[in-house]
Parts: sequence; C-alpha cells; structure tokens
Amino acid sequence: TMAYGPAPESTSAARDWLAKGPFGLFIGGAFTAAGAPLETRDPARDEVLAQVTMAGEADVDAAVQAARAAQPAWEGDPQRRARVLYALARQIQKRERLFAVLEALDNGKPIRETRDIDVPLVARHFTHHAGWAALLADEFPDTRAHGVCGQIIPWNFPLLMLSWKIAPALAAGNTVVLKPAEDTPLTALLFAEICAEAGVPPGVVNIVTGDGDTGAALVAHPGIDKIAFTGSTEVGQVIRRATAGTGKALTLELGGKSPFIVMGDADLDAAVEGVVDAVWFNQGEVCCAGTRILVAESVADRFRTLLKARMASLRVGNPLDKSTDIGAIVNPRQLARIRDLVAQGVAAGAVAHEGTAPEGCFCSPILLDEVSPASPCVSEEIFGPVVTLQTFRTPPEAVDLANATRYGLAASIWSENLTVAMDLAAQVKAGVVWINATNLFDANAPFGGMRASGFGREGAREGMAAYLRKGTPVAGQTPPAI
Ligand code: TXE
Repeated sequence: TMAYGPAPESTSAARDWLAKGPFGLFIGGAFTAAGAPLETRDPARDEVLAQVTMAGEADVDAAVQAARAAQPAWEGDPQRRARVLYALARQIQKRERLFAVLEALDNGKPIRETRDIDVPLVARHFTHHAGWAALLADEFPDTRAHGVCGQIIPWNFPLLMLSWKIAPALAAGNTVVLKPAEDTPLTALLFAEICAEAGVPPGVVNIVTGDGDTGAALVAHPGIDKIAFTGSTEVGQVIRRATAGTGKALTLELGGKSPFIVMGDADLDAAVEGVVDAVWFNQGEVCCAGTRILVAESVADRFRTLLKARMASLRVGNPLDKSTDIGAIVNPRQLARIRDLVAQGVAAGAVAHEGTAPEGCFCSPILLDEVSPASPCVSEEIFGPVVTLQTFRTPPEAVDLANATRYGLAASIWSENLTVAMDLAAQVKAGVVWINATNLFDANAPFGGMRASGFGREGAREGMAAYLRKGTPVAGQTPPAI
C-alpha cells in the first residue's frame, strides 16, 4: 500500500486534460488521429495516465516534410519569431499550474519543483530567446539557420529540456521535429496545443512521441540538418556514429558523475544544503547532479554528522504533496538500476546510510560512505538520490579524484577562499563549475559538457551559435533601415 493519503493538490484540471486522450502526433500544426498505442504511466501511483502514439518511420517522415515546408518563411521573418517566442512564454505562464501538475504526474517529481523551478525556467527560456530572435541580425551577422532540427530529449526534465531545445532552434530560424522520452510525453503534447494559441505557424514545431526506434528514425532521416540530443552516453555514441559522414550538425548533452568538492575551510552548513540541492533535487535524476562528495579529511567527520542529520529530515513520497522533497523514481526499471548500483557499492565495502521511503517506485536518499574507488557506484552514473563520499588530504588529491571518471559535465566547489576555489575550478575537467553553489541554471549561462558528457552548449550566445551556421542571411533578416 502507498504510504500517503489523498492528494493535497487538486488534479482535476489535469484529469480533464488527460481525458482528451488517446493522443496523436502534432504534425503541420494539427494533431493526427491516435496511432499505435504507447502507454505513459504515473510512477507514484503505478497507474496509466494516457495513451499516446508510437510514431513510426512514415510519421517521422511526415513531420520532417512539414518542418521543411515551413522553414524558409520562418527563417525569413525574425521579428515574427520574436513575437511568437514571447507569446509562447506567456501561454506557458497562463497554463503554469496544468503544466506543473502534468509534469509531476508523468515523471514523479515533486510539484514544489515543477511549480517553482521547471515551469518558471521554461517561461524564462522562451522570453530570453525571443530577445535573441530580435537581435539576431546584429549579433550574428553572416549566419543562416541550419534548416530542420531533429531534437531528442530525456525524461528527467521533460518540459525544461523541450524549452532548451525548441527556444534557441526557433529563435535562429530553424523548424523542429522533437521527440520526447517515452516515459514522459505529456507536457510536450500540452506544449503542442499552446503552439497554435501562440501563433506558431503550422510545421514550425512538430512533436512525435515514441521510443528509441522513433528517435533512430529521426536521426536517420535525410531531411534533417541538425540533431540535438540529451540523454545517456550510450545512445549519444550511437547517434554520433549514425550521423558520421552525413553532414548533419550534432550536439550531445550526455551523462555525468559530477564531483562535489568540500575544502577544509568550507562553510559546512552551506555545503550540506548544497548536497541537498545537488543530489536530492529531482530524485537525483539530474545529469549534472553532484553525486560524488569529495571532502577534506580534516572536516570529514563533522561534515558526515551534519549531512546525516539533514538527510533524516528529507521527505520522500507523494509528488503532489507540497511538502515532498523527493518524489517517485521515473519507472521501476530505473529504480532497479539504482538499487543494483547501490548493492554493488555495498558489496565492494561501502557503508550505506539510508533515509526512509514509502513502498512502491520510491527511493530513499542514500549516502554511500567509505566507497572503494574501483566500485561502479563511484564511476557510473546512477541517476537516483544516491551520493558517494570520499576524502582527500591535499588539493591535488581532490583534483585527481574529481577527474577520475570518464565524464566531464559539471563540478561544485565549496571553500571560503576564492583563490583556492578558482584555482581548483581551472583544473577540474567539467563544462560547468559552480563555486559555493550547485545546479544553478539560467537561460543566459551556457550549459554542456566535455569528455563522455558530450559537446556543444545550450543557453546564452554559445547556445544560439549551436543553431546557426555560416552563410548569407536570407532576405528579411537585415533589420529595416532607421
Ligand atoms: O536514456 P536514453 P534512458 C541515463 C541514466 C539512465 C540511463 C538510461 O543513467 O539510467 O541513461 O535512461 C531516445 N536513437 N540518462 O534509457 O535511452 C529515447 O527514446 C535515437 C542520463 O531513458 O538515452 C529518449 O527520448 N534516440 C540522461 C532519449 O533518447 C534514442 C538523461 C534518452 O533516452 C535511441 C536520461 C536511439 N538509438 C538518461 N535510443 C542525462 N544525462 O541527461 C533511445 N533514444
């Protein structure tokens, strides 16, 4: 039985919306009839939320054709793009509650986070990129859009990753075919609905739901000019091989195993709160999660004591309860993967400290102490609320440990001495380094990795550049003479 009572947050609007299913695909500005069924579930309650469509090759082809047809006119009118992107931001704000509830239901993440973090960041991302559309000719002279972008996103931040993909692509004058993850297609379908309300011309945004085969069909389609992918390193490797030699542009945002470095002079209370935000945010299903605590031996015992006390206060449970800190894991397969990596760590000598969690698809916060450096729990991405702890004596030792994985997405460094922190930051192999902070995202800060974490940046000027290529701007892109 579920260890939670009636949902304190009303879900009636979301239930009404779900009742519109089964859902088709969004192609050329309209929904198709529902096709081959694909089920999406609420992991917290273990029940079916809706049937969506499993898009096949012919569907992907129809979406790409629609995107191709719409692309030239879209690229030719940057001021229209700015207006449409602003309108999308406003429509998202108008429907913020429905978006937040649907996202919590489909992914299992807490409503407190979808409401206060995901949805506001999404609106901000569209507003920010409306500005880029208006400024494009001045800021990026001698550039063109790629054309049609195929975009494939994961289930951990369904709507936020959609905005990171669609907003810059549209601002630059591309049209898109986006495939949400099979576990979490719902907010992308709601987004498709608001496209019409915001004046997105038919074919500029196309949403094809489906699984990895649908994604592979999109990657293989000759009508695609650029692929943008966020997901596992393994699939990233498959996509890079599949696009090699095709001339398709590619950006990959892949896995991570980010270090969380606590120096001897750090503010330990702040660093403990940092761990909460680093790895107990979004159930730890965060590519840049600070999953490896590296703490100076001199303060390690004090840090452990503070951390365990804080862990005990985290509430795991009903995603729709506003006081929930950690919601449900996205699906039972992911929970099994988390459990397996934890078990491997314990078998290799780690000491596990666990909080409590209800039965079902939930995982308590877990601290794996005294981990063997050879154990996969220290080198593999777990993608759950699990953090390992290792100690170091000197800053060079901290750097060696920090760089001892194949990844290079993010790092977080805690020290009251900014000279020390900046010096370490330069030596850690990571695309993003936060100092006395963690998991901060902004539309105006470039995000992305190195090494097995991928390449390319999302956000800011670099993120815009990723959706542009050298070329003579199409007519109309030159700003009117004043
Ligand atoms: O990811 P996939 P999964 C990690 C995390 C997790 C593991 C597996 O450790 O436990 O990956 O998760 C689409 N061609 N991350 O299986 O498969 C797929 O349909 C084209 C980290 O969910 O990478 C989905 O839309 N597309 C990560 C998207 O790729 C394909 C976020 C991501 O799914 C495809 C997610 C193919 N051959 C998981 N196969 C992060 N770091 O952000 C699958 N897809």
